[in-house]
Amino acid sequence: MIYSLLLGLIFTSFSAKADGKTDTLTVKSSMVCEMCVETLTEALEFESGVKDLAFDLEKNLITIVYKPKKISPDEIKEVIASKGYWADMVPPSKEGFAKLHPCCRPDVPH
Ligand SMILES: [Cu+2]
Repeated sequence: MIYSLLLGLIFTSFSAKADGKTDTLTVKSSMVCEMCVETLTEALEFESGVKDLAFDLEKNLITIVYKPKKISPDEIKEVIASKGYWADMVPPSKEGFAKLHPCCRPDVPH
């Protein structure tokens, strides 16, 4: 009785792990300041399938841990671009870029 219960637990945790397979994507972007990081965090953290985020402002890299079953690298890049930022070769959307705070826009003199 106890033995079969244990087996059940092992099986459950194993299948949960298989289902939760994640990949890591690193995207080159165009962030300027901490506010850019905030904007992109807000945009990405509630996307279904996005599990973890890391930002490197100096190198302008965003690292995204995601579930490939729920979201694709292209979709992740679209979210970043829609906010007005470069995502590798995907150009920033004009609408997103226009909404950026002036301090987040590389074209506005600092
Ligand atoms: Cu900024």
